[in-house]
This record gives sequence, C-alpha cells and structure tokens, in this order.
Amino acid sequence: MSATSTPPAGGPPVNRVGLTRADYDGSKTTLCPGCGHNAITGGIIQAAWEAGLEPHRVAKLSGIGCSSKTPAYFLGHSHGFNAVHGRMPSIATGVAVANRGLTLIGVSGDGDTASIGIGQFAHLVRRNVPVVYIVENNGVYGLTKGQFSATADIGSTRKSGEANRLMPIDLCALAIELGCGFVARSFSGDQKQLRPLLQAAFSHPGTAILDVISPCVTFADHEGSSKSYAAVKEHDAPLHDIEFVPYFEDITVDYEPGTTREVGMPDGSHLLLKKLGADYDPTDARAAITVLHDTRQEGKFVTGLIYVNPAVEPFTEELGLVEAPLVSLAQSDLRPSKSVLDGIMNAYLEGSAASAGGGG
Ligand SMILES: Cc1ncc(C[n+]2csc(CCOP(=O)(O)OP(=O)(O)O)c2C)c(N)n1
Ligand code: SF4
Repeated sequence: MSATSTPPAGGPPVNRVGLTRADYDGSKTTLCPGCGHNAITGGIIQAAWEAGLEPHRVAKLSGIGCSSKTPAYFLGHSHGFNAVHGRMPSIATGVAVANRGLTLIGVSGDGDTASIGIGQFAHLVRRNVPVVYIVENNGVYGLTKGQFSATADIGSTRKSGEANRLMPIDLCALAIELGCGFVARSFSGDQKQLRPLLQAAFSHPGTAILDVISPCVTFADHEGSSKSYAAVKEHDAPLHDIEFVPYFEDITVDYEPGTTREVGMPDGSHLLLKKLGADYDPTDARAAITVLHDTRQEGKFVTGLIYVNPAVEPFTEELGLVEAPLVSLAQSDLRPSKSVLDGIMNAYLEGSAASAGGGG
C-alpha cells in the first residue's frame, strides 16, 4: 500500500493530488526544542500529505497557548484563524456552517479546552460539528509557565513539588458522554499510532476528538509529573495496532481471521485494528467508558481508537444546509423573496411556525 508515487522526472515523491511533502510545511517552530507539540505538527504534516488533503481546502483553527500556536507550523497554504483563549469551537462552528467544503483542523491545549473553553468544547461535541479536534494535552498551561490545567492527574506535581489535588477532566470520556462519534487518544511520541488516527479523523464526517498526550519538556518533564515523556511511555496502554487504508487504495494485506477488526468509514476508507491482547470493541460506548475508568485507576493511559460511530449525523446535515457551501451562494440564493418572508411572519403571527431550538 502506498499513498504516494515518484514523478517520472525523478523529483521528490508526490501524493495523489500531485503535491510533495514539503508543500504541507508551515513556518519554522518557535516552541521549545523537544516539545511534544512539535512532534504532533510533524504527524499532521505527514498524515495530511499521505491523505492527499488539498491545503487550500483546509481551515486550521485554534485558541491560545503553545499548542494553539502550532497551526502556523503546518499546512502553510491553508486558511487559518487563531481565536480567543478557549473560543476556538465557536469559530469552528461558524466556519463549518459557512463553508462545508473545507476540512477543519482544530488545535487546542488542555488549558484552552478543558479549563477556559470547556463549555465551548461540550457544545461543539454535542452538536457534532465536523472538525478534527486535536487537544495537545500536557496537563499544564505551558505558555504561562506550567500551572496545573484541568487535565492534570491527582498527585502529579509541578516543578516546585506542589501536588495537584483536584480531579482531572477526562476529555475522551466526556466526549463519549456527549455523543461524539470518533474519540481517540494517542501520544506525541508514538507517530506509528498517531498518523493513522489522524487520517481516520480526516475522513470522519462529524466531530473527531483526538486527545494527544504531549509532554511539556520545559515545565512538566520531571519525575513527579504524570505526563512526562518517561511516565507516558511507561504507562501507555495501547488497545490495538492501527493501520488506515484510504478509500483510494486497495486493502492488499490479509490477516489471520480474528486477529484484526475492520472499521469502515463512510467515504470508503478502512481502519484496521490489530489485536494486541484482549479483544476490544470500539463501537461499544459503555466498554469505552469502562476502559477509560479502569486504566485511570491503574495509573495508565489507554491509547488508540477508543470509540467510533461513523454513522452519527454531522451538524451540517442536521441543519439541513444545501450541498453548495454557503460562501459560494449568490445574494439572490441567500435572500428569501418577500413572499417567503411574509409567509414566515404570518406563520409566527398565527402560532403555526415550528419552534426554534435554544440559542447560545
Ligand atoms: C482570557 C485569557 N485568560 C488567560 C490568558 C493567559 N493564557 C495564555 S495561554 C494560557 C494557557 C494555555 O495552556 P494550554 O491550553 O494548556 O496550552 P499549552 O501552552 O500548554 O500548549 C493562558 C492561561 C489569556 N491569553 N486569555
Ligand atoms: S513551554 Fe512547554 S508546551 Fe510550551 S513550547 Fe515549551 S515545552 Fe512546549
């Protein structure tokens, strides 16, 4: 299986839309050398190239934090919007509604999402806004020098030795509770697992949550931190080995019956989940919540595709939007005629109009 080919002239390999990997680069990173966020940037570049995403059809969205700076470092030819701290989901919702022809990549931090932006996160997920939502999770506020965020584990310490006493928010468990159809956890140091998860997320039609443990080497890489590189490597509990086969490639590898579970995506792509130990059913939400609870109690991070339901209806379908992106419609298509507006007004006056959902 190969997503790429070498052009006849012997230049660098190109993907199915004729672009080289370098076409997916962004500007040079200004993050600390060794920061997990840089590894995730590399994973996004490689996964987007292999998937053949067209950069001009991608919108990158983020909030505030070291993690939220990273969209500048990948896919330099895409659209982008850096929102206010924790408010990326509102911006993403607006972009998704205005232009359903774009692939949305949201990048956020655990402070940005689980602390200041938790309400925004919850409503984006329950609405099933089509966005690949990556949380670069280091358990601290990196940009503001290492205070605990709401995903810090109980007992995990700051550099100064002070221990966190508050219950962590598990974004994967929360997302499953809120009806999310694609929930995965990975580790910035495991590119072999991260890339296929990213590619599968690109082909998921609704919200895809990817909680990626991403050690902050400057403020949280000491012995007492539960999200240091050493701690995550030691306590990583992968559910399966993952391979992603995009819709434009054939599945050419045969596996022993019973050793692999196949998950079909609506666009014809496939995720192959190779069993590592006990069988795990990622389509069972209750089993997913149980595995998250059990592994947390054991002091481990479960990684892999935790829950998937590709059939959930994305927000753009639920709203009944037309197929053409709203941005491409002419004023005459967007503005209802006077008689249509009069009809709506009359329906309200007569009390026969369908009640609208709550705002906010
Ligand atoms: C309204 C508001 N409050 C606080 C801040 C200060 N601030 C900037 S980044 C940040 C934390 C970012 O942490 P996180 O999202 O975990 O990202 P990381 O830097 O760890 O990648 C804070 C509190 C801000 N910019 N705006
Ligand atoms: S402070 Fe931490 S999160 Fe921010 S760039 Fe440095 S290592 Fe990364």
